[in-house]
Amino acid sequence: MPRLKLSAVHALAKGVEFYVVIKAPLEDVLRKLQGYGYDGVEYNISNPNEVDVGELKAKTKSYGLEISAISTGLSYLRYKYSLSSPSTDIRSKAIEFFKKYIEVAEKLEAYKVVVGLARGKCEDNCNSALKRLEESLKILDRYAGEHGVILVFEPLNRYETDLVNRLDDAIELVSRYENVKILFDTFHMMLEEKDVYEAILRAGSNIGHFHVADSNRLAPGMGMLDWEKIIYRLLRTGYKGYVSVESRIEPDLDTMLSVSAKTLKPLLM
Ligand SMILES: [Mn+2]
Repeated sequence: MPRLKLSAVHALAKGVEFYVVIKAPLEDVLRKLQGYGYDGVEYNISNPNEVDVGELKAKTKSYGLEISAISTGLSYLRYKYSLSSPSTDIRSKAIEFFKKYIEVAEKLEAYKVVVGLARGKCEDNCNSALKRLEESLKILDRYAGEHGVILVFEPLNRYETDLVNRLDDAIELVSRYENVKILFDTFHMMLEEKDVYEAILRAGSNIGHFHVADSNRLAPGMGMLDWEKIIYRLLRTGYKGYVSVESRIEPDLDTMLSVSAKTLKPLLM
């Protein structure tokens, strides 16, 4: 049995404006993942009410794959639902969406819901935005616990949001909750932290999910990051779970998936 498992992020919505998720037809993607030796798939879902959970679960299983996590950034890009919005109306819509994501993650046996872009931005000021985010997470923390799900909060680089970029701020945030851990993304952390390798050890037992892309956000193995160093440090934290590829689809999907698998699979065993 591998100590860590490999998945890649696939966008379920059509016509999405996010360049680091796979957008090909579902069964083509599942067939390719199976072929390249992936263990699972992470679904980025823009609207949890549109998902046919039973069908998605059956299709995924029929290719021998698990669902590693549900990511949610597309809901922010599509509807602008933000967990820190100054508007009570938008914030409560975001919370309702996340409750639904939690239910979907439970039914799909993924048990992890990503809080990335949907945390929002510092629209009025960062202190108030952070306070509102904390309140929203408090509600969702309880709801996640009731469903056996964890939320994984992802510190994002400064070009995507101004609300919680640094690992230490994310660690402080998640320490307030029972069912909220950190999603460590090598691309974001390489941009924000002094030393991305050391940051993995600092995140330590807070890590609940792990996204990988190389220094240029291409597939692991197509940039400057040292993947042996990354995976060995991740193993040292005691993390057991998925390493999920979220990188640019260049030059094409097959190359992206095969290079990632070739770089990572020998290290995960
Ligand atoms: Mn990510």
